Amino acid sequence: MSFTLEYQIESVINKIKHYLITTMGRSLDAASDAEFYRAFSYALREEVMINWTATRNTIEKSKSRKIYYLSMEYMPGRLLGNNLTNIAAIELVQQVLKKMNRGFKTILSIEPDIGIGNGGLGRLASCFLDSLATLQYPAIGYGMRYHYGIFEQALWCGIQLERPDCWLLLENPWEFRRDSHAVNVDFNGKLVTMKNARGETVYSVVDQEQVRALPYDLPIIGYNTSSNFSVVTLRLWSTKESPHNFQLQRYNAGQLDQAAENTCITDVLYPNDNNEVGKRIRLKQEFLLVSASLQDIFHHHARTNSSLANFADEVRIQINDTHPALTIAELVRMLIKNNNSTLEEALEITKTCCSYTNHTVLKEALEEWNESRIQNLLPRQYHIIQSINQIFCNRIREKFPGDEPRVQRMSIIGNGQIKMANLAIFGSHHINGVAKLHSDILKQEMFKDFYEMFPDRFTNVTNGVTQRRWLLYCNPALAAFITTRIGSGWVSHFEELRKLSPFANDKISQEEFITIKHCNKQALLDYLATLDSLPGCHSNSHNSFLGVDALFDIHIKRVHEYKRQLMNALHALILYQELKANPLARKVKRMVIFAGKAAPGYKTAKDIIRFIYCLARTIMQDEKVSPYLRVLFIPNYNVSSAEKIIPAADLSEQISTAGMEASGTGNMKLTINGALTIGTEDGANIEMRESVTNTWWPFAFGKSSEENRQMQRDHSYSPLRLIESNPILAQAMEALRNRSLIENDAEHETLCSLYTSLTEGIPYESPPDRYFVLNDLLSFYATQKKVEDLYSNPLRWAEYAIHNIAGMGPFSADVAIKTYAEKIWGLQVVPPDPAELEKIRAEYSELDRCRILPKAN
Ligand code: 26Q
Repeated sequence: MSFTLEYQIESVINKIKHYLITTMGRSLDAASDAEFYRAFSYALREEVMINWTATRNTIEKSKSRKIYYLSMEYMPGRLLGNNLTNIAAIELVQQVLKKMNRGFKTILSIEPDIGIGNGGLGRLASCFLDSLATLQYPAIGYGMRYHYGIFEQALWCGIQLERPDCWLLLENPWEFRRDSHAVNVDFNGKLVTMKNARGETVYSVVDQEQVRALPYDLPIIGYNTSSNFSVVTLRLWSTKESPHNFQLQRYNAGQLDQAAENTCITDVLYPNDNNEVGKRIRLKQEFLLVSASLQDIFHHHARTNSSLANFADEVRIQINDTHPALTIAELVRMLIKNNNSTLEEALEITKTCCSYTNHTVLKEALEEWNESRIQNLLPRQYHIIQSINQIFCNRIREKFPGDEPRVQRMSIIGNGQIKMANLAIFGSHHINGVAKLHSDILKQEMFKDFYEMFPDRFTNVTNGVTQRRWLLYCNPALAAFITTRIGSGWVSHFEELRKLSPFANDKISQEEFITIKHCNKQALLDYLATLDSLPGCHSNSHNSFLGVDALFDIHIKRVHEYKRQLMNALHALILYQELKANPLARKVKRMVIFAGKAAPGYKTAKDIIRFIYCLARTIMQDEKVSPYLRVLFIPNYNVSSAEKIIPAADLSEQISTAGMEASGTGNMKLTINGALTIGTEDGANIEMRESVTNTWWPFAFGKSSEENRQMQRDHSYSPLRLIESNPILAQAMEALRNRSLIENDAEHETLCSLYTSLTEGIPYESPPDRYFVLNDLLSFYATQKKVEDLYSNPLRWAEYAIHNIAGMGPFSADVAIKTYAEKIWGLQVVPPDPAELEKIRAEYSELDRCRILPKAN
């Protein structure tokens, strides 16, 4: 065995040297870390390519049903470290790098963080691909290769600055341009009718504008301890590199921006999550994804089928939120055109193939497109949507005769708008929410009419996260703690975590857990000390922070009013006021840590960040309070920083207004890393509490979803009354206005504006304190006292934390993907055929001895 390991290490070293010389003309000692990273990735890639080819060939030959996952967003983060984790090669590679005198973390951090998504929805898509690959389902993910992903956030005096995210600056060893798979996507043009041979009317578009979509593939490696791992393709479309997309005539006519419009379609990710929808280029992006991916799916199908007869049997398409909902219209169009289907037949096949996941209940995030905008950009698809809508409205009338108001509410087209959710629901066989509460809200409120018409279509699939990236990779010490006690089965069978609960009251385990947490907290502090400038800190020396004994209170997610960072900040303000009056008022030291981006056009979210900054600064400058309390805002939250922050968390803030967070997935990541949750009864928090059991879930608080809904309905909520009747609230609110936290007029205006939004709202637009921040603040405050009580008993805290981890088995993305596969897609696993693998290995090179993994036995 040790011979094999030595041999493998030597092999990898040689392969890296080989690539340094053959692709960069570098000797090992002269190579920069960036060059070394590239050579190293190339070496690893050889292994990946073999399995990737074998996986693809096996799937094609098996003629099995496939899932095509369509998503406008992904958040893969960095690939190398995760890839090494999933082929179980981390230790081997650490030894290789040690021998070659390179730092493991240094090399991994060369890679840019791929952030071609906004947050939860995109990261979920990436976790799902990890599970699809690990479980060996036949799958392809489709998305957009935005040249600029989610902006880089910098903070200047508490003001969010957005900088372009240039993740493509260096050549990316993990992506493969596939010129032979490029397709054309049609926009605009004029709809004309013609008669076919049988004298029937057929439709066609003339004078359309063609845009070339070029795919780039990323390999997504499934976890496997043998060398027979599967590799799933993530195919990302780009309009950037195709010269014909540039319209020279328009350029020559002086219309510069119009000339470049089509080369620019995939340039930038829209940085909004859950707010501000409806921009023109966004519609072009959405249709590009849909049309290019569907053409690719048809090609894929045609490789093993001579007709479309088996299409409905072999193809399953998952629509990730309504962003790719034009799939319904476009698939109908293609089936009519390529299969001579009637509209009804095409609709039936489409419905058999498609299913749709909803990710939000916020009205402002529900996609609607202006009718004439769609008619101009997509004339044929518009006509099809009209025809589909006619069929749909007639079916509603059949089922609910005389109920015209219902028809109006459910119609796909209304008030000059096309309602994407309505289209997605009518064209899908299943619609799911992402946590039980959320799915119930869909059935009972948002899509009530649709549920009454199609009760069998509605279902729930609670979200999950991949334990490979979010525990095994990012928290190796805790992973080893678990494996020592229950074995390593949890890495692919997360439900085995239950076996951990007997260790919760074992003192040695508790002590070891505390040691690990301390180390992770220290590692986070060391990382923070390296950041250029941290808002609220004078210098980033270690004394800018509290030590590892302090409670690390973590609130990390996109900044949005419903996620209530403002409530947490107001609580920190209350703590500050208490400690100022009496520095010994609190039992435990606390670091309140925030991170998250605000959508660039979302003023209130940006105001909240600035408030946090003002508060952090005020506390920092207060010598009496700062030894006990700190507030910190870590800029540019992304997958890579999450991997550092999450393992260091003691307390996880999941405090959204109940009824508004569809699921949350950060809640799961923090819990599997041993944090306790202070949380409302919202999204997946509820199911997490049920699985962990109430006994070990002590910090639930706040009004229920039902109570909040009732207050909205009867307009009974008055924040002013609350403030008047409670001195703690009154004092905190007063600090927003009395200039005690601010240094200039602009800051004063910001804080006053938050004050006004809580007390007055905006006439005719928004009621005061729309997200019930003040209404839950006192309950939050009381619960935070309980947090401190428990935290002052570290062993007892550890006991709770271990029980929390043990209860997290159901929240693996593997579980979610199995549910989709069994209940929605009807999908079978297709592992790479060993004979195929062997054939490709032989073809690759029978004599090649430079391999990272032992040869398969
Ligand atoms: C739509 C149109 C135009 C521009 C942008 C958008 C847009 C983009 C992203 C609308 C919404 C989103 C993102 C939504 C999102 O991330 N939702 C989150 O999904 C997670 C995974 O299911 C859940 O855990 C979160 O609760 C939910 O907020």
